Amino acid sequence: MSGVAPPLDRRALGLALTRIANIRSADALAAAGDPPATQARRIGLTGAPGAGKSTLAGRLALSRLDRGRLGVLAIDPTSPKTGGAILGDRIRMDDLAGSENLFIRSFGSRSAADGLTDNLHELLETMDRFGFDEVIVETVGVGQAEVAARTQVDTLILVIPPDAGDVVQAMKAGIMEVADIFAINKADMPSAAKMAIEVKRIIALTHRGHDGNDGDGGGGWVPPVVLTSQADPDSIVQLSAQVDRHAEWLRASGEQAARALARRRYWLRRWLERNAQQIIDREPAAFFEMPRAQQMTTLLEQLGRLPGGGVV
Ligand SMILES: Nc1nc2c(ncn2[C@@H]2O[C@H](COP(=O)(O)OP(=O)(O)OP(=O)(O)O)[C@@H](O)[C@H]2O)c(=O)[nH]1
Ligand SMILES: [Mg+2]
Repeated sequence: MSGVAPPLDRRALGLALTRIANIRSADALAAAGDPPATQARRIGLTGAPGAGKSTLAGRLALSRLDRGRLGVLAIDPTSPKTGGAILGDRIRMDDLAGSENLFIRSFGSRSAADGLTDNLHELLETMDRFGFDEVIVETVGVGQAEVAARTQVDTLILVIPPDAGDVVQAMKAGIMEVADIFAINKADMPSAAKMAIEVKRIIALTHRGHDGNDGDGGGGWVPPVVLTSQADPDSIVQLSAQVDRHAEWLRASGEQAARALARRRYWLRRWLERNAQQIIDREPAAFFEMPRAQQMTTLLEQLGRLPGGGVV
């Protein structure tokens, strides 16, 4: 792919990403055409604030530059507490810049009208259109952002700092079950080894019986646990190797196709929900006094009048 793509127009890409980051989700959906013919490999990095995601994303990107054109998108949380994080990310990540094949962009979710993660799909499709071979996406692993990130990436890495004791407890039920790879980060800290053991124990519990073709849909992939540290290049190589191993598994198991299909379902569902929401929000109080059946018929009629891809 990288051999065929025209030179990267950084300015045009930057403008396109800014535009999508700043429009309402309904408008982003309306502007979307058909999915690009080729798609970048998408690697997600998620985890609690301060887990070391940006640092790790940068190291991973550097170690994978030989794969072709590589992008890093960092989506920052809206929380005013982390107000400095956007600039922080940029400084740390820009240390790596200078490579022709590398494009790094950090976003503040604050700037979007209804949550930047809502437009993640369109941001990633833009990267596809600009001929990227791989894109690393950083999101903070909480709530809705997580759901969006999970659907959008091929391989999801959960970044866990060594001192995240309670976090692991809290995440047991949700995110831990959807992560493909666990990175116990800041492995230079003494508590990392203990955290790795704890995480492996949880994986053993949640993935019991997943080590064969048990037909459970996740069949055969037991998430590996990798100890990573900014100061240890070998640990980044190991993480990168697990990403490749997961890619191979996705292909061989048919899960790749299943995820691509899930992504398309998700897009269409979002399109429908957003349009329905806009129509419903516009209705006056009197509308809701009508019999329910009539409300539904009216709503469906209005949806039916939408041009393909359009928004009322
Ligand atoms: N000891 C140690 N500290 C690290 C390592 N990697 C990152 N840090 C530090 O951890 C802090 C947070 O790093 P970031 O990479 O900004 O973490 P993040 O998860 O992207 O943070 P947010 O985007 O704000 O959620 C910084 O002070 C880093 O210097 C590591 O391998 N070891
Ligand atoms: Mg960050």
